[in-house]
Amino acid sequence: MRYALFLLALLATPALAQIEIENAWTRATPPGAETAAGYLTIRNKSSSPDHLIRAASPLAARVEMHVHLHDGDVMRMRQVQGYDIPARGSLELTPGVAHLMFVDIKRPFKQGEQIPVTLRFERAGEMKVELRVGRLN
Ligand SMILES: [Cu+2]
Repeated sequence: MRYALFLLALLATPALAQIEIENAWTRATPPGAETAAGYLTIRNKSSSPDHLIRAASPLAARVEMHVHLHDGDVMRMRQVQGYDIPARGSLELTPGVAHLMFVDIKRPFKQGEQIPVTLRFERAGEMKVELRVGRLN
């Protein structure tokens, strides 16, 4: 009986612990801006790969997943349907590589505040993170 309870407790442990978010940040937005880019590192401690399938924030109409492409001297961004996070590895969304794109933000992001974002992973499920707002540059 005690063993069965222990097993239940193990099964009930959320898979979320398998994913860790680090260094989540964005920038303050200038007046009138409609978009903002968010950056973070997603660390997967699990032995299975995972996939970020959706992102959302109450402060934006939608949050898209973008990657950067170098087109000659021009840097363009392209929307992707998700990000792969390798088993026992990490994915870094950093300037010039990839970002979460906040589209139609509902108000400016102010330096020092936290922007709530909900991430949905294929395996680990839903996870809430906060992006710290750095200065406008
Ligand atoms: Cu973008």
